[in-house]
Amino acid sequence: MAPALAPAIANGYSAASTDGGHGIGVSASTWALLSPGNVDLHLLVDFASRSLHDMTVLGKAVTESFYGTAPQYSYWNGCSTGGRQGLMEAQRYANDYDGILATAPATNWHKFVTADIWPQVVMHELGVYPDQCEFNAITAAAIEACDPLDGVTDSIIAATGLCNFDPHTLVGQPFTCDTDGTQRTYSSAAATIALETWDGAHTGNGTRLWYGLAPGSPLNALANTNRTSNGTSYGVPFAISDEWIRLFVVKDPAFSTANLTTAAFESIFRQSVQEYASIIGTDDPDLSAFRDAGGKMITWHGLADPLIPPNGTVDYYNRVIATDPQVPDYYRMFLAPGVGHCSGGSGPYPENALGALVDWVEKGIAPEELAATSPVVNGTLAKWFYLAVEVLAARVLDRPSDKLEQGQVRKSVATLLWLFLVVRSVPSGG
Ligand SMILES: [Ca+2]
Repeated sequence: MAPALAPAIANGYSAASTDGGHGIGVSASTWALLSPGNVDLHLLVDFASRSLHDMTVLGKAVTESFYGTAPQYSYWNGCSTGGRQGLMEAQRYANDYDGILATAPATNWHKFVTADIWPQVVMHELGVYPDQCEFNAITAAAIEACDPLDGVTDSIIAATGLCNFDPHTLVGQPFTCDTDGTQRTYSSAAATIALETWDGAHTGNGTRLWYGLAPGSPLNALANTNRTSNGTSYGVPFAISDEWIRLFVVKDPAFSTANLTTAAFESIFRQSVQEYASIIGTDDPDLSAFRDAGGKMITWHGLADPLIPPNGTVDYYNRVIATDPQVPDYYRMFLAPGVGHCSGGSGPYPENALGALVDWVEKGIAPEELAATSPVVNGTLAKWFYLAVEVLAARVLDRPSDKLEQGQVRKSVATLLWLFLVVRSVPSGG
């Protein structure tokens, strides 16, 4: 039994999981290629979609066989790739589930996984690989600068869209390296890399290809670096992006993603979109079949996610809304300020989103907000706080410097006003 199933079983559910046709925790290098240049597309389809439906059919059959009656309700609960898979179920197998909780979904896979390599491209172009403690200091400075923009000073940037902090203003100033305690000086290169990580991947002429991370998110996953024993610094690409580009796009296990120029990256990004959008993009905005089947779906995404840009999820939700203004009747999206990838971070964590989904499916109670519990912040009990949804909706959207689809995003704000997460945290210990 997969350990992840334990909570569901403890709560009385009949539960199933799938390894997607491949061993869990096994590198894609063991199955991605039939031979150099030839991706095993059948195995990729297993992972992307087919195994999910197969698991569902088998799981329901086994449940009925054991209990002698078919399940009354069926739910999907997944985060990251599990979130993407939940969306795949809604998009492709609309009758499988009554309720889907698709958290921090790795949807837009063909774009974001490729674009996550962008900070490494920037570092290669600059020829500079700053130590992680400099990025940590820049993140702390960004939080200090943008935390109050949401009206509550709590070390959390909820108004990520209003955060125009430019780390170049730090250049030349001293900071203490949090890994070795040494006094150092902010560099222009680190400032540029941080800003590019927030702004997102773009072409050589400045056309943006995908979203970046929100300021205040940890930079150590995508802009990771290390040093050799003789002190030479080098980039450490995010492993999933590295594998995706190497094995599935370039189709050469020996390819190095450490030396990508902007032009080479642009070409790889385009190829990833061309070859894989329909297989694993999972970004089809037409959920009408899921709607007609009576399904309900909730997505929440942490705004301090260091791996999957939350604006990609906002982008998808906006596209869904554009296809059907009645979407809030069956699919609602929430954003969780300060929360990392699926969990973690300093923000209030919406720990019972599944309960909200069950209430929606079984009692018809549509979630107006997700209750969230806050960790202790700055040694004091977290404050209760409430952001007017109008303010939050206006502020979490893309950074004002963004050109891409800014008009479209703004236009849909009115529709989204009441959908965004209303964070009402519970004081710790209270
Ligand atoms: Ca704040």
